[in-house]
Amino acid sequence: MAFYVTTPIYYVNAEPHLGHAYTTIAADVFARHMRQRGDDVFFLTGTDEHGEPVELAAEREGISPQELADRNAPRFEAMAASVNASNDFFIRTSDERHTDRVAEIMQRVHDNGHVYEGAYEGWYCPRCADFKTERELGPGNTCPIHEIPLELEREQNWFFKLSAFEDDLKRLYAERPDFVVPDFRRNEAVAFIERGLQDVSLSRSKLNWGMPLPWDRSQRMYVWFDALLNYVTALAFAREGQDLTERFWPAAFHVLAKDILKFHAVIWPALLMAAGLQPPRGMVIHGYLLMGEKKMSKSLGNVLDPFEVIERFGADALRFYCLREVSFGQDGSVSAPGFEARYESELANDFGNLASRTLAMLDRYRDGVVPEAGPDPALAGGEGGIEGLAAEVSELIDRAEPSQALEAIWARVRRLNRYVEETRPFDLAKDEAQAGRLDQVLASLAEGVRVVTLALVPFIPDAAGRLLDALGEPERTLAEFGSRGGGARVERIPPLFPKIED
Ligand code: ME8
Repeated sequence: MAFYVTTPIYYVNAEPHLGHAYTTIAADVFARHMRQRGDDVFFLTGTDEHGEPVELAAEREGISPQELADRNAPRFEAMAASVNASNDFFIRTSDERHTDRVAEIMQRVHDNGHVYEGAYEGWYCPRCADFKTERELGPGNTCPIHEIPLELEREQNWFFKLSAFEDDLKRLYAERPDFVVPDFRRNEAVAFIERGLQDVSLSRSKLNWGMPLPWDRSQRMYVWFDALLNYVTALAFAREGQDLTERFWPAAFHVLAKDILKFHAVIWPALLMAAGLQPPRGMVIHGYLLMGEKKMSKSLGNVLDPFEVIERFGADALRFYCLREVSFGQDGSVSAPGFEARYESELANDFGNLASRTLAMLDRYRDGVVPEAGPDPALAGGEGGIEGLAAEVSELIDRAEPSQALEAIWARVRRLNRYVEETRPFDLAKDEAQAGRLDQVLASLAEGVRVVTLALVPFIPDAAGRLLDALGEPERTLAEFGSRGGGARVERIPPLFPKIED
């Protein structure tokens, strides 16, 4: 099965921040999980380099938009690498291989009769690069997002006949209930369509930094058309000498936040239909990370700087915190003290200690070899049992609920810790008569930790990989509890998540 996951392409008008890192991390969790299941995966991220947001920022800095793009795009590429994203390609929309294909596709939209020339009059926010309907305006004709007064723009430009796709979009949503998840976001998109669609401006005459329209070079393309098309164009040139379009389109799954829902859930499928292409397989809309907390943390100050967190605690810790602290799909606050609390209680204590204890006991009591003994049924079933974890995680990821998947995994981490407390292997080891029971407990622990860690690979790839190596597990695919016998050679390793020093 093909699985093509994307992030939004980020504007190069500013530097990357935690919000961008968050989407990239989530998309990476989907990519890595689907690879574990044996899907044919392609993961795309990149930068959006045209349009007013970039032109205005460059103007403020006294440099050209291309210079600004060339300075900031590598920072976004480095951000993806530093959160340990496994993206297969990084697209930049100022790349000619992209713009050439955008021109071709937009020419097709034109030739298929879905554009017309007209007079535009309406409210425009240059910071959003978005035309606002009366309904979307803030008080006093302001942009509700940027809270700046908007200009009433009047100009001659080209329109995309979005209104002509109203019925097609309604049908798409009726036929595919999970086209947009979560449900409440889908309902927003459907409500938007049902209120009646207006045609949208496709070009701007005042814009300098943008692609010329292929059929009217006096006009520049409205940046969103050029940007959305990245999801399709990249497939044609991401691999030298290969065109991946057939292989991965329409298997696309877009990950994005609520701010750009309308573009992805309404305009994008209509644009694809207008070009004779199929809509993507679906999209997940996540909430906003709110970063307003002022309380001081032990060591990180008061702003959660993703790069500082990564430098001091590693990418795994940031990945885990973001997806664990805020239920994916909802808005939620993140903070440096919140990060430290979860790092200590969940990564260092719950998981790190479980790993260290398991490896240490296998080393001490069984010379570092997992005993041959069937897994303890007490660990398998019931509330928080380890059986069924792989299937449960897969189902939750299919529903685009990575935070719930992480919670399902954590229930097992807690279960394994309780198991150590209940069975007390350190006491069993003192009594020769209990050797068989100790074999069973240690084998069950090794197996439980292995299964849980395999499920954690997409979330904390680095630590999970190290622990699986230490457990003598070369595979990275999901596993069922009890699917491996004894005999594996394990070795002790330094703490996966060292305690924070005061
Ligand atoms: O909109 N919390 O780019 P952009 C969570 N170029 N996610 C956040 C966030 C926050 N506080 N802040 C940003 C654009 N994001 C266009 C996209 S796509 C064809 C073109 C993430 O740089 C989130 O994914 O403004 C959001 O949708 C995206 O960054 C917006 O990035």
